[in-house]
Amino acid sequence: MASQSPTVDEVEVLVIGAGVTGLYQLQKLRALGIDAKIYEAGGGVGGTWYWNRYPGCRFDSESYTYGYSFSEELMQEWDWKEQFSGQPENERYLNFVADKFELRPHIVHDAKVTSCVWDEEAKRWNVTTADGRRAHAKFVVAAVGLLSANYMPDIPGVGDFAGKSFHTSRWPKEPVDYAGKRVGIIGTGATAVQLIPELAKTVGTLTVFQRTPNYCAPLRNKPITPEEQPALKARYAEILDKCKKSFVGFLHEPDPRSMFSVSKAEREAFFEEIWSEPGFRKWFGNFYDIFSSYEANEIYAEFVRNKIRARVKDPAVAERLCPKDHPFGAKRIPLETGYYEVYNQPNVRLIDIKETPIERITKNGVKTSAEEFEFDILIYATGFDAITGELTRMELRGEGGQTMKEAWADGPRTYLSLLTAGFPNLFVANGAVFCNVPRCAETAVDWISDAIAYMRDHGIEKMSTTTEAQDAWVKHNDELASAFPVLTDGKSWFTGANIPGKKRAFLFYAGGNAMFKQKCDEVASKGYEGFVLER
Ligand code: NA7
Repeated sequence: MASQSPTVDEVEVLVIGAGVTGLYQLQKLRALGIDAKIYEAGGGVGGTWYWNRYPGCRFDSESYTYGYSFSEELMQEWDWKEQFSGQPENERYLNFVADKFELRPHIVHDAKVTSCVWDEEAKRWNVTTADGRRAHAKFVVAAVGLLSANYMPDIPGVGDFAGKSFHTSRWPKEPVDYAGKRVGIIGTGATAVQLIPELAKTVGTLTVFQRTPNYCAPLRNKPITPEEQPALKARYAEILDKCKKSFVGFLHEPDPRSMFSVSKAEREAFFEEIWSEPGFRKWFGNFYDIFSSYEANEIYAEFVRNKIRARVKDPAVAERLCPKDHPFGAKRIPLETGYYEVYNQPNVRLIDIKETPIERITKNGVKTSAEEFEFDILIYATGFDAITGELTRMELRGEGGQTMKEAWADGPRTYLSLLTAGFPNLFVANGAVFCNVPRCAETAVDWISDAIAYMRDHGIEKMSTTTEAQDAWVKHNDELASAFPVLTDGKSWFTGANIPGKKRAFLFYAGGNAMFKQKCDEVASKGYEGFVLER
């Protein structure tokens, strides 16, 4: 019997991931006449918006600042139905994009890339998927997302639970019937804060295991009516221009005043004003020194704690929900709808696992130092090995057989946040800039695509960078990050501190959206300064 040989795709550019970044990468390369294909682990397009289908999952970015900006036609055709759009609609949007730009024939699904190995002689990447599919690609673009390698906690007995159990980023596609059920959830980050109010509507009982409370702020979502659509669409140029100039790629800019330059009454009035608005203004539109002064930060943190205290009836529960061990914004601020009121329900319990630690997961539920809990469903909302996890978990080998795990042992080392020394022709388009993801991802994709087109047009086979250029970039980033100690010292996924054993380093480019674009443009205009181009 003839054995079936595995499929080998000969392709100019292999893009890993069909999420927000990967879809645009494919579209842009194809528009430039460059042969490209996506390998995508999921059964559909969408990346983050494919995998995270837990109830309540939605943007914390205003929808119209999150959608693609590369096609005016697309922006005019698509109606965002809510200010902060939910996962089902976001997944529909990305499917709409895949269809509109005829991307589907170039996407291979259920193709989880497990290894990428550089062949120096052929100057090609050998890519392999979990099911044995292979590609030979001149270039690889890793569009693997910031938050895709999920993290399961190292708690004894994980896997012993006999009921239904899943990580939030692997929420089943078929509806989960939690109505009337005994549900436990571990974690109280941005994901849990979106999910918990949805669960609380119908569960029998809900037990929330909290290790660290967060400063959660009201999202204030509302529909965008059909009547409002034309006015919104007419403002796209202005909206995108604002995002372009904004440090974080949102509509919000820090207030240029120091908190200490205004009176107490003025300060309080400003806090109330930003608190009453939708989205992230309460964080990114605040006095600039909440990011740099711990004293300023603490004043605002206490304002937020008082907002929590006002919403939770039991004062002891309210205090457990008030963060006191980290500044406001040191961890990602979850935006919420009805989160704190959930703790006023008689069927909801908050377990502080710093007081009574989880000892193990059992067949029936969770055992803490104080109690045993029985559940029908146990949910892990325990986050991600962010930014670097997806690339350090796979076998990614560059020149001399070095792995990315080794190269990034002390945190991500790149030049321009795009390419790592020793890994030629491999671009990281993760959008790893502290920024509204699509805004910076578009910059990265445009730069990568132009670089590949430049190499094609100039007969260049290989693009790499030097350790000197990389070291200078890392130093530049460290200097930038030092201006925001509140953000960069925190024990959050921003710094890798949420993963036991992961080296602490600020994982984002800290220059912001506009500076990232400026640096990318500068380097390209100087003939790809800092890169080595070989024929
Ligand atoms: P996060 O924000 O990393 O939250 C993870 C949560 O899980 C957080 O409350 C953690 O507590 C908790 N956690 C992690 N490990 C454990 C163990 N071992 N025991 C108990 N609790 C644990 O992830 P999310 O998915 O909520 O959000 C990720 C991003 O997705 C978010 O920022 C948005 O950008 C979208 P901890 O705070 O570490 O004490």
